[in-house]
This record gives sequence, structure tokens and C-alpha cells, in this order.
Amino acid sequence: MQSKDFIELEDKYGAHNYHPLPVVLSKGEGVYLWDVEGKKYYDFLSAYSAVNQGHCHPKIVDALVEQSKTLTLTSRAFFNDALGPYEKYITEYFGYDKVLPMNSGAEADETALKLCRRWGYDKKGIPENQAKVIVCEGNFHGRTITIISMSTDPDAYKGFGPYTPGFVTVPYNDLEALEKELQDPNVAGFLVEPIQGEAGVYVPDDGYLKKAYDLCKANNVLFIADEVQTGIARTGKLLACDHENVRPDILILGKALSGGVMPISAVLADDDIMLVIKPGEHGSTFGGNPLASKVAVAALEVVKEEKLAERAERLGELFRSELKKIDSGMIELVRGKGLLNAIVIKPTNGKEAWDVCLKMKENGLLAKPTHQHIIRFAPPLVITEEQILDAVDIIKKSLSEIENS
Ligand code: IF1
Repeated sequence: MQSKDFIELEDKYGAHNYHPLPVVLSKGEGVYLWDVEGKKYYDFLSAYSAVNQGHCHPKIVDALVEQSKTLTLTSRAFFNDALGPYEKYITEYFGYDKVLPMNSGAEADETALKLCRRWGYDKKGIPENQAKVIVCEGNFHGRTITIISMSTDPDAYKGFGPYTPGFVTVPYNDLEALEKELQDPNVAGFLVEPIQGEAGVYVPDDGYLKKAYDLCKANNVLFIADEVQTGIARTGKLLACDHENVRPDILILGKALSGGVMPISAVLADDDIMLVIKPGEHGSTFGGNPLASKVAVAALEVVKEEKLAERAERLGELFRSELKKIDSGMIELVRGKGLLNAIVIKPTNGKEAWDVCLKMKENGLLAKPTHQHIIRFAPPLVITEEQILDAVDIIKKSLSEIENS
């Protein structure tokens, strides 16, 4: 079978909830992907930052394979010999008292919202069912009905009402608006992405996260960081909040927590928050399964052993500086932190970001636009300097071919 055959199968038998780039991948290794015709590509999406450690990292795959031979799932109706050691490892790794293990990023965000509301009632004394959570315009936290109820993007929420109440929206990177809303005694939490990925890699002003955190503390409101995409070394520190030495009250992780081999997410908090949820009040069939426990430990060990945060910091600087040297009228601006970057494309000759991505695919690099004019670039953090420079050459060549088409 060829690419077109696989595309036809998905079109005929799969829901049409995505519009993928026309490439059919069959193999991944490190920063590379191969399609069914054997063409090789640089992966500059990393499955939206889930493959920070590189495709099929041997250490992570070995952990998956080994554990899968003995015990994959017990449910939390019973204890198992992998979860406790994982919980100890991850809580010491990030510096929190406890972890609540889940599977998808959305489930972790939902878990954080439940923890926050329950803390609001039991600890802050907010009247029952009156808790509010402040979120930012342009946010992306997942696809469940409660999460899209917080969204300001019609593509995310239109046609899926009625919506979950209890959310207040403020502009991102706007401390004045945040301070005003924090005066409401019924506000339990502020949920924020340290960098807005889906919105187009919006990096807030230096100091925004720290000042937002301080404003939350001054008003007895929980600062909740969604680091599903920005965490696990992606932005040049272990967590994006580390750039400002902010320690979230509730930390949400996902994606690269598994190195891309299976869905693993986690919510971390200290006892005064985590213990507001009592036995039987929250959970999931696969949450904290032995397979995920072993895989997550391996994935986190790789981050430290291969110094992926330092690599992301150093190679991200190189990537942005090389992109800024490209003499192209199509590049309106370059922005990002670590190896989470984006360029804003100025439509030219009737061509826009999607066309640039198609041309880069032809030239051996895979990336995808977020919204109409922004291309996100997020390669696995194991990329080398030589590969970064090679990728920049491909981007430069592709833009030039379009501008001269
Ligand atoms: C899609 C976006 C990225 C996330 C943050 C929670 C979640 C995500 C900050 C939910 C997930 C994914 C979802 C995927 C595409 C991708 C995405 F474009 F949708 F927004 F990365 F930017 N918090 N992001 O980025 O985690 O439930 O997916 O495990 O839905 O199209 P999930």
C-alpha cells in the first residue's frame, strides 16, 4: 500500500476531526520520521511536544517492553509494585508532596479543576457551587466539554453547548485585568499556560508569571500551571515556570511525561491541596497503571541523563538567531523559548502557512500551522546543532521556492 491508500482508509473509516498534512508516517527514530514510501523527514512538531526525548527512545521503549511482559494494569482497586516507586520518584523530581496520576492532558486539567474547586470550598470557604476559576483568552487546555467551556476559540467550543459555568476570562499577559478579577472572593484558582502553545507560541512578558503568582497568593487563589506542552524541558528549563522561579500550587503535566510511547499525565500538589479529594471521589481505570509508572520514570530519567533542558535552551537560541537571518518577506516575526518556537507567516503570492508546510514537507521537514498564519517549530530535544542548521536551510529553501513561485 502507498500513502494515498492509507489516506483513503482514514477518510472512509475515520472521523474527520483532523485535517492532517498529506504524509503517511511509518517509522520514527530520534528526530527523524519516515513515510511509507521511505522518504525521511525532520520532525518539527514532536507530536505537539510529546516526543521531547526523540521517537522510540531505546531506554523508554525497553521500560515499556519489559513491564508489558509482567503486569500492565491492575486498576486502583488494588495496590501494585510500580505505582508507589513512581509516585516517590516524580514527587521528588518536581518537589511536591503528592501526585495524582491520570492519562491524557485533558484529564489532568480536569483533575486540577476539581482539586481547585474542592480546595475553594473546603479550605477557602467559598459557598457551595460558587467557585470560579480565572483563565486566559487564547487558552488551550484540551477538548472536553468543561475545558472548551473555558475556551475563547469558537472552533473549540461552537456547537458543543451548554457550557460548564464558573470560568472568568482575562487577556493573557495582562496583570491589571488579572488583579481586578482576583478581588472576587469566590475565585479559587488561576489556570494558565506559561507559554500559550496553540495560540501561536505566545511568550508573556518577563516577570508576568511571577507577578501573576504573587497576585494569586495575595488573594488566597491557587496558581495552576498547565505545563502539558511547555513542561519536561521543552522551553529550556525543566518547567517553563522555572524561568521565573515560580512554583505552581498545582502543576499539570502530560505529553512528554511518557516520551510519546503512551498517554501519561499527572497532577502534582502539596498535601493541603491534594488531600481535599478523598477515597472514591476521583480516579480513572488506567490512571497510575504499572506500565505507565515504569515508562514515566524512564522518560524522566532520560530528560536528566541527556540534559535535555540545557540542550533546548542552547539550541533554541541558535534556531531563533538563524531563523532571524533568513531574508524572506514571508517571515513577519520569530518567537519562542527553548525549542518551542514559531514564525508568523505573511501571505505572499497567494501562499500562506499551509503552503509553506507543504513545501517544507517536500524538502524533508514536517511542521504544521497553528491557526492560519503561524507555524510552530518544536523538534525533539535530542536534536543536534548540525541538524538544527540543516533544518534552517530547509526552511529557508522552502520560503524562497514559494516566494519565487
Ligand atoms: C488536539 C493543540 C497543542 C495542551 C495543553 C492540555 C492539552 C494540550 C497546553 C490536552 C494538548 C494537543 C491536543 C491536540 C493538538 C495539541 C495542541 F493544538 F490542540 F492545542 F499542542 F497546542 N494542555 N494539546 O497543548 O492534552 O488531552 O491532548 O493529552 O487536540 O488537536 P491531551
